[in-house]
Amino acid sequence: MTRLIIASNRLPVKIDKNEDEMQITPSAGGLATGLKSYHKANNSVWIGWPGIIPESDNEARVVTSLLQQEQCLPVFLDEELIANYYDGFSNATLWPLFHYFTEFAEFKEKYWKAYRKVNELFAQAIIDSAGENDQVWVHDYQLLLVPQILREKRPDLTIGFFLHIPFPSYEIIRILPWRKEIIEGLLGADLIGFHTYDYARHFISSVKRLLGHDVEFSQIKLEHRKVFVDVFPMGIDYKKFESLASEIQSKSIKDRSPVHQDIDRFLMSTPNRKLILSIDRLDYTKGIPQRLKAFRLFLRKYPEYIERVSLIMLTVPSRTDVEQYQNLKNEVDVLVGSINGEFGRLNWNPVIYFYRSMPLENLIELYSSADVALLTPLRDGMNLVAKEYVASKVKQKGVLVLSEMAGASKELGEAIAVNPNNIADTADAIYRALTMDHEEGSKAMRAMQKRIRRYDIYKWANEFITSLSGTVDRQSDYHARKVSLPIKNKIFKDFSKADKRVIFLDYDGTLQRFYDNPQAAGPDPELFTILDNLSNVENNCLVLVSGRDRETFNNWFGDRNYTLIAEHGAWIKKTGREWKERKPINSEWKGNILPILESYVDRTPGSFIEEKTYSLVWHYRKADIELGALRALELLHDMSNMLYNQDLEILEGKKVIEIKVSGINKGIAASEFLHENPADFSMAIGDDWTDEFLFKELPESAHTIKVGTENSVAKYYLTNYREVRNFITEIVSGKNR
Ligand code: GDG
Repeated sequence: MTRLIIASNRLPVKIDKNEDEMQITPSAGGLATGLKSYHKANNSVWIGWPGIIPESDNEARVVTSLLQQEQCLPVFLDEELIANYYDGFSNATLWPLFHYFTEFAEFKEKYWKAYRKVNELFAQAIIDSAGENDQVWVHDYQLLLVPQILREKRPDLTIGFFLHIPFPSYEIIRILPWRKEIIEGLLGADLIGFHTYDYARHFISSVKRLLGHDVEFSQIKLEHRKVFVDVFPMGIDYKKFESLASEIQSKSIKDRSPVHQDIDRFLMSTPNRKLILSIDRLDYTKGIPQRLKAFRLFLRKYPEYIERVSLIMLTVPSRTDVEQYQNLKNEVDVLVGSINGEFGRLNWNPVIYFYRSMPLENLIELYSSADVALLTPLRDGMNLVAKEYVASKVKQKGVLVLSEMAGASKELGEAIAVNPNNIADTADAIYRALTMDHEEGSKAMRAMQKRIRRYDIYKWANEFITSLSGTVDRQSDYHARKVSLPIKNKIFKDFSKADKRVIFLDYDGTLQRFYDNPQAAGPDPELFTILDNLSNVENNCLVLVSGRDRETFNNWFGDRNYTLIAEHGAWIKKTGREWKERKPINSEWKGNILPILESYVDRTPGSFIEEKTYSLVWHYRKADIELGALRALELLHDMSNMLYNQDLEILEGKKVIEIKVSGINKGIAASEFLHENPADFSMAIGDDWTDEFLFKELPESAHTIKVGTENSVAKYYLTNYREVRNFITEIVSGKNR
């Protein structure tokens, strides 16, 4: 039975030291709640930093054993690591950068080193407690490298990752000196989850641009496996907020908490008084100064609301050692003071400001009493406060004003959406919220409630785990057909006992890696040795089958002992003979197609045309990755309309589109060759879409091998050209036979 191992920077429990006594309190945070059933079942374990630095080994032991009771395992960090990994790389590099505050991002080598070190410590702790084939779910930006470290050391694990903050656009991530390491770190996972489609899209774009991997829908194709990227908008414990809010509201006034009684008094002291609420950590991403300025403008513009409306602002202290946070605190203090100074009355303040946290009960009292929630982050991964406000509105009496920069805005489309940088618009949004017709407000609230009630925190966790488990099956087809030792042995055995062998090998991507300039991809001495050795084995016939033009192929291999099939089968050169055309040429069609391809070259910098006897090829490997893909789609569309009813066809290869005379492909050429040169062992290896013809046309007994992870009709898979070279070398040397 597989277990789930959860890893996050902080554990879902709090450890307090009172005098000499250690105390442990489970936290009621969303993540802990959502994962509770998985965490408590199956002996699962949660790994994280316990939040304290033990003063002695004995203290560490006490903490560890307290945590054990809660199925938690500590990763202890010393002060220096916390300063550089947590305050440093996590909160002074990644946090600002991922929230688009590039000016705050610090790039320090010592931060990076500590970050890598702590990620290694986390990975090691996971490895130490993971059984074979266990599932691991890693959380958030503090642990971006953990998936890759795990993958290298423990390929048997199924690894999921969820990012709780935004993933920024490529233009932002490219600034980071360690951008490749970060993306590669994440790609160690089988499944990577984001709150919104935008974040997933940004991630995929960075993967394509920085690492050049192919992506099909939301699957990233690596050499050995696929990485699945998906969207899981995190929810809240809806029922908990709903029932606590109902309970609080049903209490008679005298039974209510002191805070609630204060709120009641405030609301009742003037007829038709209104309350606006905001709750967030005091963080520069939350747009607190902008919100205050918008509220000030609102009061200036709509003075009739003076003494009739207050903004209750609960700001929870956060990262107080960091300079930017201290500056922000000063800025907020000054703004609150100036607004209260400008508009305040003896018995009324426009801004009621708390700089502390409150118990959950008071939070819900605030949610249920507030007429408007004004949540205006400049960037926010999700923003759970918005969802909690909606869930607490059991009588649907309240309006949500929400920043369009919060992930939650994607699901809460009925809220009044604002761009928090637009102060005037936000001020008007406050007015609209306060004057909204009750019917309209409750309709919007009901619609939002319906949505977030369904996709709550439990559903979120379930969906992620189900999808993570599903990746195992999705990877397995590829793994089952990978050339393993038994498969290798079988092929070697068939090879040894055969009297006559024909081996078809594709060239680019199969025997050689891809180069930006195709002419640079010529054979190297090692490759010549491998191929010569293969073709020199008695009764072997080596056939190189490629889409390449025959001149290039001739330059590279013309003097060798191999049979060459060029231009997808249009030309053949048998050992020691001249090139022979397999079909008469008609080149008139090129006059029509060439100008179209030229227009694509003009509009797609980096792309170019190659002319072959039977075909015209548009190459876009060197073009901008996204523009290239877009233009390729356009070209395919244009061509499929144009080529209708002509004796031409389109081949879509790797970063190439080829328009060629139809009835010619590698498969037909190879099967004709086999017909003329019968063999009792045949094998074909290729990496490209065009090699599928080869795999299909060969007899059932042939050994067909696909290079890469894409779906294929081939029987087996190898990972890359290096593996192909080794495989051929092994066949020839007779090793393992
Ligand atoms: C990160 C991402 C993403 C707040 N004050 C008090 C209090 N809270 C609770 C709220 C809410 C939580 O804290 C805050 O969650 P948010 O989602 O709003 O923001 P972050 O802490 O920045 O969280 C964020 C989230 O991860 C989840 O993926 O949504 O975008 O930045 O639950 O209720 N709770 C109590 N007293 C307080 O004073 N008890």
